[in-house]
Amino acid sequence: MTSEETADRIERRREGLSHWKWLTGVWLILTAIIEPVIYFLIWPHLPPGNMTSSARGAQFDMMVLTMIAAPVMVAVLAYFAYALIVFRHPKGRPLVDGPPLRGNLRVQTAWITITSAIVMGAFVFGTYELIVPAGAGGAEGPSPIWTPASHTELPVQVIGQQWIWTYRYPTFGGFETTQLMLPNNTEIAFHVTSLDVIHSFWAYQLGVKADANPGVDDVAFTQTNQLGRITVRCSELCGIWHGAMYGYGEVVSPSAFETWAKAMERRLAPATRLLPPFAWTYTPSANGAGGGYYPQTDPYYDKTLYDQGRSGPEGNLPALRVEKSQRVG
Ligand SMILES: [Cu+2]
Repeated sequence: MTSEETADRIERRREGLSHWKWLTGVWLILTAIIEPVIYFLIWPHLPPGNMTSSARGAQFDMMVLTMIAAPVMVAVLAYFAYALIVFRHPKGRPLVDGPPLRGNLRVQTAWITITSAIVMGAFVFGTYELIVPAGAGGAEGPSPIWTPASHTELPVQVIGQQWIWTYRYPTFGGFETTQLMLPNNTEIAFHVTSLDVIHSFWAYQLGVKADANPGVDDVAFTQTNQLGRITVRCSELCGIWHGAMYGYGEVVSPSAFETWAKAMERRLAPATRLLPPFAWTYTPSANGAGGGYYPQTDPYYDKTLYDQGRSGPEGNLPALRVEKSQRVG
């Protein structure tokens, strides 16, 4: 190797180091700005909010993953901008290729180490978050691995069918409604099942998602800790009106819930008697008639009974409204 070649290599190396220092500096400054912004300003607004323990957990996970992803994104964008500005091909000068990266042990080692650390970190964190804190709002099947410490949970049965969600409250005589009402500051045990095909109960604001399988009692836990509206959607393609399979609900104060549930139990008693007795799963016939979940005496099939129900006391239920002053947090 001639001394000229050696001098050229040293010059190139010095130039490379200077680029590296600049880029690292820019990356560090941008990262130092964006990380606190995510932690303090963006975290409280990340989906799905913090209405329940599981929603809060999902929001925390989103924050951690965003904070891991942000420096990577900043590095890519900073390098992109730097390359556009600094490595521009000057007009009228011959086009020179940069030094090859291939065979550069330092770059290869750094690449493999950093990407492995990020992927393994995300894997360990994700696995821990999925299993350990509160079951993560996911369904755990008929015999849950994770169960809440509190033994005073409210069981709510979620029934999916083409194409509606209904809810039965076994501790209040097993009445059935289309509105998901929940008391605040309460451990809820959702028992999710289906009368026909596979659906998926997705209560967005609650951070709960549980498959609804026919013949299976799929249990998911969450603890409510904020008042507010709930939107429920079906999250498993279940037929032609899958997209229309949604409903609403509300987390209300425990006393408002108690009043509502007791009133419903009383007012719906004639309809509840027409339902099959409460069970963890049901075996309807294929078309719902002749011994299906809804017997032929069902008010939904009998127009007269149905109309009576609509104009009867059920039609005049006092609307449950959440007052702004009742909001927690
Ligand atoms: Cu569905």
